Amino acid sequence: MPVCRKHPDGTGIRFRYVTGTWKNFDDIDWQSWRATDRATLLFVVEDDRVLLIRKLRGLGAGKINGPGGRLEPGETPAEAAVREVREETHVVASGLTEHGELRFQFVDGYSIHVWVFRAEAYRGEPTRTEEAIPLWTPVDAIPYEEMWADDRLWLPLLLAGKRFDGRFLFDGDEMLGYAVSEE
Ligand code: 6U4
Repeated sequence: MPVCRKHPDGTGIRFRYVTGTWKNFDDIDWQSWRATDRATLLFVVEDDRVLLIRKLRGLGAGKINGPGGRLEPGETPAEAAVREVREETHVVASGLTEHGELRFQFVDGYSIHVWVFRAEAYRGEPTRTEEAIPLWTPVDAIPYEEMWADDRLWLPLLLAGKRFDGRFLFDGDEMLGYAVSEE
């Protein structure tokens, strides 16, 4: 049965969660799984560095992550990824390659489906915004200890040019279970 709870991004917007028991990763029926939110991550890679952000608000605020965010109505994931990177860093990325999909289930019922892209072409200088501090980061020094726990499972695949599929169960920041496959 759907219930209303506060959105985890802290905006206070209430919306429908689907209730259920999400205690065990192995009990999740990924065939019938539907996400509360749809979102993107876009990693701009140039030579031996990748553009990350210190996220200043929203889900995962305080962490280092790739830029990205939730889809707006009518947008494709790639369109949303380019818009979010522009809004968060003032960089306009182009020539996107899709590298994978990530499905996150949280034990409180919230869920988010994330499309992950890589781009090697861009215009503009990364600039701090209200949403993010941009960080050009050497690809051999990714600060996984400051990122979501799942990132170390799939970001190396993206940086190696590989495609992947990931499914995860989280309790807040804690990753309770996962399955990641390389395609
Ligand atoms: P607003 O504040 O509405 O602009 P928005 O930037 O659209 O928010 P937000 O803050 O809700 O999105 O967060 C969604 C972002 O968080 C997406 O870019 C995906 C990312 N994200 C969520 N869970 C993640 C996880 N476990 N690992 C990861 N990125 C995650 O690397």
